[in-house]
Amino acid sequence: MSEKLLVPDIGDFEEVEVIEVLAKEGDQLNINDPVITIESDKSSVEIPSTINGKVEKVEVKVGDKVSKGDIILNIVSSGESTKNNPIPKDTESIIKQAEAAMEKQKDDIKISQQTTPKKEQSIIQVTNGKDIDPLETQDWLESLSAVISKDGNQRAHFLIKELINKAYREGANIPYTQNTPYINTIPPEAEVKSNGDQNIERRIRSLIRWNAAAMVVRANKKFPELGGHIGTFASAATLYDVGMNHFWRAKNNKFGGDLVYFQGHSAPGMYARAFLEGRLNEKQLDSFRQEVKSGGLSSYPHPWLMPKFWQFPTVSMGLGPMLAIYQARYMKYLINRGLIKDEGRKVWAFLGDGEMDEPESMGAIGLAAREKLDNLIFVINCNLQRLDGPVRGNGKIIQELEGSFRGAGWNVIKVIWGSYWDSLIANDKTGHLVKIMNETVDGEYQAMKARDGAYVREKFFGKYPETQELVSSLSDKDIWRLNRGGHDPHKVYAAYDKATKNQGSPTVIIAKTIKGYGMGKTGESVNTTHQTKKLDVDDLLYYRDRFDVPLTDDQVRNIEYFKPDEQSPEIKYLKERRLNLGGFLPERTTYAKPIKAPSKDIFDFMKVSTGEKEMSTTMAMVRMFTNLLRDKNISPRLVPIIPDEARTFGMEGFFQKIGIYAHEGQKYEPEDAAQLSSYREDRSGQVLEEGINEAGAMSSWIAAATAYTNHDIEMIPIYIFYSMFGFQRIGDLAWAAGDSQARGFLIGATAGRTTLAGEGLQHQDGHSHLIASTIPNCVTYDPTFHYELAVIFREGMRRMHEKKENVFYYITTMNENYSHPEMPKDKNCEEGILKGMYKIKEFDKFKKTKIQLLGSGTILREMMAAAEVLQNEYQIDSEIWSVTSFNELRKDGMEVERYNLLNPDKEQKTSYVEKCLGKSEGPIMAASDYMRMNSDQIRPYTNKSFYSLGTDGFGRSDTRKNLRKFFEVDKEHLVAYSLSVLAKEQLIASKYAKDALKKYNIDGEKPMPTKL
Ligand SMILES: Cc1ncc(C[n+]2csc(CCOP(=O)(O)OP(=O)(O)O)c2C)c(N)n1
Ligand SMILES: [Mg+2]
Repeated sequence: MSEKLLVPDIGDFEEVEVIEVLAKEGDQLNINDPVITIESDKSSVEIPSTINGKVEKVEVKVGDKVSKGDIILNIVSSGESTKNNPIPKDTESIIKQAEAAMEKQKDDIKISQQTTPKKEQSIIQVTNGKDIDPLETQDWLESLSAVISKDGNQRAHFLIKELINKAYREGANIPYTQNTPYINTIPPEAEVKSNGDQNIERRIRSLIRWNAAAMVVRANKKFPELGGHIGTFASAATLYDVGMNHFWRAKNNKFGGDLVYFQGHSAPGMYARAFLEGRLNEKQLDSFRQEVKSGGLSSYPHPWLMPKFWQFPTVSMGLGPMLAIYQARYMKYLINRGLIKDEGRKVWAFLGDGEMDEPESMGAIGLAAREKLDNLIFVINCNLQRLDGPVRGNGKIIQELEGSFRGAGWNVIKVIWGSYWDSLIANDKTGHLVKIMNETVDGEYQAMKARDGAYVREKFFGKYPETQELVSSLSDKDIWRLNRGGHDPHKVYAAYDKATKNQGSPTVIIAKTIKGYGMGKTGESVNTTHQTKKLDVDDLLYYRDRFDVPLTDDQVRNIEYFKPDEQSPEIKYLKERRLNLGGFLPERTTYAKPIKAPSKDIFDFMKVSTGEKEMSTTMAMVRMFTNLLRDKNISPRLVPIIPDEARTFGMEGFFQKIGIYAHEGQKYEPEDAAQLSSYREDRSGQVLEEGINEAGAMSSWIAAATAYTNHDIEMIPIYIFYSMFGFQRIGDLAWAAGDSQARGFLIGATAGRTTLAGEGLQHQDGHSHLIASTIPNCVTYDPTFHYELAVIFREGMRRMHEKKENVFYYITTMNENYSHPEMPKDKNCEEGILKGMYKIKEFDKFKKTKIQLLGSGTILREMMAAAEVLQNEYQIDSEIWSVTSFNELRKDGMEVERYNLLNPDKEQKTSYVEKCLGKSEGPIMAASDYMRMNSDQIRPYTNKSFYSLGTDGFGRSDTRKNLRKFFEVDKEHLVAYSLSVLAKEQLIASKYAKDALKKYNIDGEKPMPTKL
């Protein structure tokens, strides 16, 4: 049966140009095969077939203008068509998901019923002075106890919820509280016990503690300027050790490995463990923070500096939490797209309580809950201190965090009190102990641990007669021994166990510890703990005794490391635990297969002239992606990342074509379902649509750009953003990307201070290339024409994803429409594009006076227009150079200059800039849509007179023409400035310049744009 394939609903567009016809007569088409590509001035979109069958006749050709309902082709249908599908795909998937969810709910109920501890539970009554009828309260509480022991926690929780709902409906305004009492979330009877040997584990932990501290003290004894931290790891040692001994599985040939983000300042502890494991030796420990000689240990986790050890840079506070969330999300993305197996891997992130002040730390917790990231576990080490003093002296950081995380939908596990407290809490029949716990603020908790047992008895237990009585049989020493949860391996184990079994939400473990635990008078729980890096002999002897480290006094005086014999039970145990968990951690490896760069002809269509047709480089880039998506090898590895700007960049066609990643699929029919570019969310969608969240988008990009090491799969992330909201907004993450050895593309769209017209001061970017240039492994380009973009992009894929070079690309694209010429035939053109400059045009009719004109990005076109005026009206010849990257030229220049200075007796090398311009005639004038500093970068690498123009100053809204005039980079200014340059160089009379300035109404007295 012959059917007609029509142009579908293409939204508000009519008479849209056909730019590609992808099907021909006789082709066998399947549903969703692209048939034609249409392009408006805003975007280009493929139209897919909705019919299976053989093409009978194609009714359109390139250049035709089409609208909704026009015939594209006739097709002899093989019967199947999306139109005949009785259940729309979305509805079907909704039904399937609902069914699956119901099944899962049943399972969850079964699990929760099974896991309800059968042991009798006691309700802790929190004494409240406002209680007007304590007897009635007692009745209610007893009833609740009865429900818990008869029907379990779930039932009790249900009844409480119903009571609150009922009260709310009756008009009681009861605010829902996100907080629970200041006690452990897991009651002692529900704790899962570790099967480890606690004595050995304690001994190992003590050695790690000692060696970590010794490493810092030794380094600072040698060179006091080196610095380092003891207090952070001292407070977190148990949190790390329990993970290392029992939970964190390493990557090996059978398993992908858990990913652990270590808190930056606890790095000495990781080195100390690696020393016991035999992965680092004494010499290496002695080179802590001395990295200039090879083999040194980096101060903090830096994959760039220790590429086989550290996986994640975390020390800039707040980056770790955000990166970990997006890492967990990206892991799910890879699983849902079928690119990696679901092996139950987890992402763990260790964070400081002070670190949680960073907006980035909490900024993405909503996403983690929304995306149900049950592969994510945060461990927040609440030692109640940051660098200067208490984190929340007047409040309680643990309660504050609990509220925020629970409110966001996380599974919260508080680990506040150690096992020595269990019996006290169990005997707190009046609730006064919990009352004091709730009332005491962190400033007091901190002060108590800087004192002694007598102080705690007086200031804490002494508050009420009931609690005084509770500890009457305990000595001051016993009271001092009452430990905090984060230092108790049993409590930590139980929390980790519960966290790893949690389903459907991320977990945060909030653990209470003591900063500088065990450091005694010099560094335990005192405000200066964070910066304590020198311990005198008495402190060291105290530390040794505190943790029973088997060193003699002399050995302590010499600050010797301690490593038991390889055959000792400690070393055997430690290694065996790691062997059981698959290997050592942290360890950075990669087994990813390279992705072959696409064949050179894939972008051939970008090497021919666009003729009359005008388009922006942003549009050219979207066309290029569309083509890449047809490459079976590359297509699945592309990860387009967009922070709510797809329509700005003309990328909405991707929504339908490759789908937007949504872990729950699409539970609704989108408003624009009937349209070609409708908003399609899909569980296996490819686009990461991040919303208005550049930091999140960049975190996603980093996760994708390092998938080659974290998941052993090479991916090609392409993050497209408003260039102004790129490096300037997320600079610290971009720096971390460099450290992480990220590979991928950052596309700064709508770039250029004058090219993005209208928008204004906070949008117009005239410096992103300069910020990008500060990152050593960031390769940057500012192309003008579509063929330049194609050459650069393909080379980027080849270098990063085929050759596995640890660089990442920043390319600016613009929104100015113009026609693009064909690629020059010169065989060196491609090399020039990649090196940073090539000659694009020459005017040499008059052979009298010449000038070298360098232009970058859109300003190259102004330069070309100016050259024409100079030739036609002033008989001035010129050579015009397209500068695709001042940054890359500077890198080459620096290297050559350095070589020459270091090798004065050898043959001197020539910079690429000098190779291009050295023998050319006349002075050089360069301009870009960025600050003068951009083009100034190459000034030292040529021996000729050099003048720079650029867009220094705040942007402002206006037309493109007016903006270029204001910043003095329009054609007219370029002509006048060229004449002035030539006059200054005494190559022409100054009157020409003066006349031109007058002719173009250029006011010599106008203040510098930076002052306006
Ligand atoms: C973005 C950033 N700002 C400031 C610092 C400097 N700094 C290093 S550690 C620290 C305090 C950390 O306190 P906390 O997070 O509680 O960690 P703890 O050592 O107590 O475990 C500060 C302010 C930093 N590393 N990163
Ligand atoms: Mg802290």
